[in-house]
Amino acid sequence: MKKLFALCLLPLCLLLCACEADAPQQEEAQAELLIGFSQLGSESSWRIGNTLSIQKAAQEHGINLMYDNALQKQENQIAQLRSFIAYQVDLIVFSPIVEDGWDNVLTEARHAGIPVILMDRFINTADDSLYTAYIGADFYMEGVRAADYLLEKAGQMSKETINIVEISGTEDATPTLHRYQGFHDKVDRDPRFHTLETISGDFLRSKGKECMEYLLDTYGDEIDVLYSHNDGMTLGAIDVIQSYGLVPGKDIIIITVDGEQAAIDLLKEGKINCVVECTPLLGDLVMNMAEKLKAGESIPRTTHPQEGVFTEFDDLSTLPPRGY
Ligand code: GYE
Repeated sequence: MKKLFALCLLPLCLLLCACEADAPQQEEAQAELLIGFSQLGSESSWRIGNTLSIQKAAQEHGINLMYDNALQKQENQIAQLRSFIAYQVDLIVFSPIVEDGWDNVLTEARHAGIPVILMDRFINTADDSLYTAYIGADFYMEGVRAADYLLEKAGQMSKETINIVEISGTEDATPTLHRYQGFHDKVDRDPRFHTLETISGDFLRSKGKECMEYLLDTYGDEIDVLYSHNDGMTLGAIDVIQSYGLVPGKDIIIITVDGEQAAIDLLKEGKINCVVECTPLLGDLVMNMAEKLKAGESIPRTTHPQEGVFTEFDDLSTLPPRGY
């Protein structure tokens, strides 16, 4: 009887043993890759879409993510990178809020043997070995695309002078520097264009509003064109333009960057003339690169996502929802 009982229990024991043997393996597989991800803040819809994209892709790829948000402060971001180093993550991914000031903490990461991927924004350093790769937009080309649209539009305007105001992003941040440069390298060569002023709106809708108030109070109806470095600031500026009794897209030509749904909707309504695309959906690219690194494969130094431009001259009727 005892024997029979033992025999009956045997399959159950085997099953339990098999489950127990599986459990640590599964945990190991999940713990195989741990990424420390420091997001710079939550200043715009772009940024929120970017955070979600990284989190979703990590989940889909079965990668563990230690996520932290620096709330627009570089010192928070540096502290977060230090805690990832202390935790000995496999890889650090971060979106540097500004370009300067990363050498010390990235040297610490290198000493700890932790590779670093710069996501979305770049850094300024004399030591290129402090990061493994950059994954993000070609911001210079975004500025060039904004200028190309304006050149086409100006061709239809028969005006001798076209006055531009520019609301730029966060100072010392990569998109700000390169969106400025790409645009000005083209328009400044054309004597018709005159930039009245460039002021920083810090990529914030509220500051975009303040900047536009100041620009309209200072230059009034001299302004022909607004070039704004992100959609959030553009939306704030459009509110102000309308409250001054002016018609956005007609009285003032509006060029914006990002391509969030709200901006595309206004482009379709004729209140924005040109939307330069900058995609926040970088999650899959980042996770693919992380997996390659983990497998010991080399990855490209620079990866830019595919990006385009949407203008009033295009047929936008079949454009799919933007997802951010
Ligand atoms: O254009 C802006 C965001 O770094 C590309 O940051 C990003 C920029 C984006 O706040 O909306």
